[in-house]
Amino acid sequence: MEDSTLKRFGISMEAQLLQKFDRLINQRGYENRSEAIRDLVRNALLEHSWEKDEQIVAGTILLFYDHHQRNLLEELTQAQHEMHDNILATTHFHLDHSSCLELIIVKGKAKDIQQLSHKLTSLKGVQYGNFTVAPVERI
Ligand code: NI
Repeated sequence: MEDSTLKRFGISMEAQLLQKFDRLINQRGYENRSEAIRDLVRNALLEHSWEKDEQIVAGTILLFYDHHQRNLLEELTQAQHEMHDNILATTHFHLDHSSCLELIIVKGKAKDIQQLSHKLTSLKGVQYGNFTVAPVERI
């Protein structure tokens, strides 16, 4: 059975980082730091638990990148072809002379989608990556 007793522990962080964190939790309407940290921990655990998960999920992988980065386009294309069963659609937007935004709609086992997302967002030249999925019914 899960132990739901509240435990206290201390956290150290740079003053500047804490200041930014306080601004963020204020904007998001959290009552206090503990509440915000609990949510962060829950999200991290949820994401981690998906790494071995057979649950079918669907959602998006969002990538911002510089298309001038050497080999990046080839690597992105190859990684997506390797997982073509999990990719429902890819939409590419040319934001300006060098920046691209790519939105990939995915569906499949959570562990596979997670792996694909890690692979794509860690490619050199990808400046920002975001991964959002939700469970769908088992097939
Ligand atoms: Ni582009």
